Amino acid sequence: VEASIPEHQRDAWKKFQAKPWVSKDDFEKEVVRHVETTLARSMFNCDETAAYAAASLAFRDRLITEWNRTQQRQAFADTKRVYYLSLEFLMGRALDNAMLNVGLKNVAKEGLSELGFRIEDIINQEHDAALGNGGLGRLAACFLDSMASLNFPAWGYGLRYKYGIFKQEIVDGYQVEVPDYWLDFNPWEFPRHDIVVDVQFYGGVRKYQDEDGKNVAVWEGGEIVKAVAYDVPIPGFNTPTTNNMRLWSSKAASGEFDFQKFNSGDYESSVADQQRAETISAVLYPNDNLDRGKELRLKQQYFWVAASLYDIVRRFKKSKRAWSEFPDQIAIQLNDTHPTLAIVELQRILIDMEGLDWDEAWTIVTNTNQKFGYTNHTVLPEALEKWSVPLFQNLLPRHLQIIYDINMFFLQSVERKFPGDRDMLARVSIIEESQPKMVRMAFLAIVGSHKVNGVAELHSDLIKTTIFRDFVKIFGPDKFTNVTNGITPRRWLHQANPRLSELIASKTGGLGFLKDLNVLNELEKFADDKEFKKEWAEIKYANKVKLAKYIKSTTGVTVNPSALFDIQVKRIHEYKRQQLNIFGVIHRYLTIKAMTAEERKKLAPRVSIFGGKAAPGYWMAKTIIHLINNVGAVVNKDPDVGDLLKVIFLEDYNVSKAEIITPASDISEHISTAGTEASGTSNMKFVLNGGLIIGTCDGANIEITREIGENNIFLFGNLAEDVEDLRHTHNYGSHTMDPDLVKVFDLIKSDAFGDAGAFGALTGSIEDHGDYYLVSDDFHSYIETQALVDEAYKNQDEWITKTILSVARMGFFSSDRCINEYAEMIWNVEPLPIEKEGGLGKEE
Ligand code: Z15
Repeated sequence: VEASIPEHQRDAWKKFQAKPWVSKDDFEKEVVRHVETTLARSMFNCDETAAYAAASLAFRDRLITEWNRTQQRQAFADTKRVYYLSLEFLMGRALDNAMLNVGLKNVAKEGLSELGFRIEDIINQEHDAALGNGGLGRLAACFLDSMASLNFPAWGYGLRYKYGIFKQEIVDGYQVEVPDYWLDFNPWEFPRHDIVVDVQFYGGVRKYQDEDGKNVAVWEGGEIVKAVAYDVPIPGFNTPTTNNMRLWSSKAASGEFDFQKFNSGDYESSVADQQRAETISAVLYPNDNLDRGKELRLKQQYFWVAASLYDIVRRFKKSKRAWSEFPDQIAIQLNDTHPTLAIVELQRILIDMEGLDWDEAWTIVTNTNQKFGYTNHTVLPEALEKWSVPLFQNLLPRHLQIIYDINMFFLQSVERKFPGDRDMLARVSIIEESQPKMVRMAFLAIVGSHKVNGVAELHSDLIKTTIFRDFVKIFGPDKFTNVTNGITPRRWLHQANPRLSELIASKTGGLGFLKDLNVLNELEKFADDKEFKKEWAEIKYANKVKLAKYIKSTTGVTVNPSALFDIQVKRIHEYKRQQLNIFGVIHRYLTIKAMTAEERKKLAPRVSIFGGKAAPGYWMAKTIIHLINNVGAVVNKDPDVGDLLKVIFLEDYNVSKAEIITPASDISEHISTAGTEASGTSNMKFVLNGGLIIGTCDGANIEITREIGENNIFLFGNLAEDVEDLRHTHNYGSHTMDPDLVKVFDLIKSDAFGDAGAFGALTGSIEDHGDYYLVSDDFHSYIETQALVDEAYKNQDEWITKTILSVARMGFFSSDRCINEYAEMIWNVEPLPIEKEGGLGKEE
């Protein structure tokens, strides 16, 4: 059906089209209107929740107007688009971000104040959109911000989980998971009940030859689930471009429930079908860097991929172009292997639905003129996705056939290149010949993509020399590249640290640095400026006071804002080595206890702050959380130690809490076993906010060092190239342990932090079971380097200079740089220039 308004009537439309509001009065008018009509309340029952709702709706209206215009502009230009497929988008809160990106936060602040509210209280009403686990999901969120800010025609595609990552509660020192139902009131999404895609599962494949002798495959039977689109506007910073994130929600194909069953009295099963369908998008899998191979997860992946590709193909077909032009119009980035089925699904659409023959279709799918790009985020074997063939066969029978065909053609080409090398064939086969057989998703992603990238230099080198070695030989080195991760300075500087942003703006000529982060370089000339340093230090102190208040209100523990704040916040994982940190804390505790009063006076007081979630089934990670909390319980109430050491575990670390925590660090810890952390991105956030780093030579730490200078970072520990050999020196059962670590273990074993039995598995993994993550090997170096941190912190003047120089040199780590690299090297897309930048607040 043609839904477009006829030419004659369009003038009326234009006359009444919504104009985005800009003034304080108009904002207030909108807020009051939403309170009194949309929310059906009044000034007599408008609490902060209602004020949040109304303020959000006022901004949403603005965003959606720009969203509409952006979509029209992009459709009209009909240039190449980017589709970013990610199972996770860790967005955090939207209101503060929307206000800042459209440049109207001050307007809103005054407006809300006149209406009787403090803007911070209103912002704090919002529930985080926590549709992700950690780094990978947050990276996707930063990328959306950058793509919109740089005016790229780009869409994000994901799943609309009803439950995001669980909320973490700490009860008696243990992690307890609570469901995160976040959709009670979500003004930031637009349900598109008219955009619905049928997705098929199970069933079987019938093959036959048609009249022309062509082989035809029909996937039939099984069940259908509906995918309903929900759109979330993504505003760029200081630009009218407002892109789209489309999230799919699952729904039973029969609508509400099966009426036939219902009418025949079979109430239970009529509802069961509906619930089974809705289960698909019900909950985010809470594992970070771990693949568990569950059927429902594969269902989620196919559901999301099938709906997204259908949508992408539908949009392409509207342009009435030939299939051969598909690769010129579309770039699809696969965020990890989770959306790898997109490659298979596109091939299926082309051969089964559009009637192209295999070669013609496969040329389009794998066209070197840009189509799929695959980003690898880890080398950890337990995180590499594999699906059992029987499970695949049952759920997606046609896709399994296509995978076998892709594999056959691929192995034939390998055989031609390396005749007779049977080991090579076995090593690179997409199908692992195990019991049961497994589909290796990373290999499928490599074969179907034109570029594969790692996320930091060391990581990109490692994948080429380890897990993907053979593929470099097969496809040549040019297929493999690096795009070092980045973070958006809008959220991670301007929004999280407004005072620092303001100070920088005052010295660099406005907010331009937020769009060109290399402008930060201009701060170098203030590194020895007394007045500037004073202001700089005051801001850090104020941020620490704010965190201290938050710590007091959530944990009851009083911490001294003048102490050195040492922070490690990230998912809890053995490879990230929070255990190394807490053992170091225990070592410090022992050291303090053994000090004389005179010695104690010379020591810089420290607050060790931890935060992060453990995957619910990851017992070792939960044990680490337990130990941290128990150490805190003992140390924090030891009067003999007082302010010299406090140990805090912050509950439920998430994006909005990161916005309070990150600006308050003096030192943050990025201490993974060398070669295990692909990049890390919080390392970038902390340095950008004027904190220094203690870290290993791993992931992006190495490039951060290159940029800011090795005098401004505390590096320690063994190097990636030595890790393998070191592991071989660990004799199971008689590992030569670091003597200081032995003392720490002895204290734990004396029940000093509660029943030592609870920590046996943790200490045992190091003493008796091979110390896979080299905790003992790196312990001495870690302790020594922490002592250097203590020394350096005593000289506040030099310390501040180091932090200023570091911030000045962080320009490289903007996700804008990152997106520009993807656009040029991988996507081959250009931004869509904006002719007139009207309608924006543009606040300084
Ligand atoms: C995840 O958060 C990351 C990698 C993964 O394979 C999965 Cl499943 C989740 C992280 C990396 O651990 C981290 O080093 C990196 O900075 C981040 O992805 C973004 O690339």
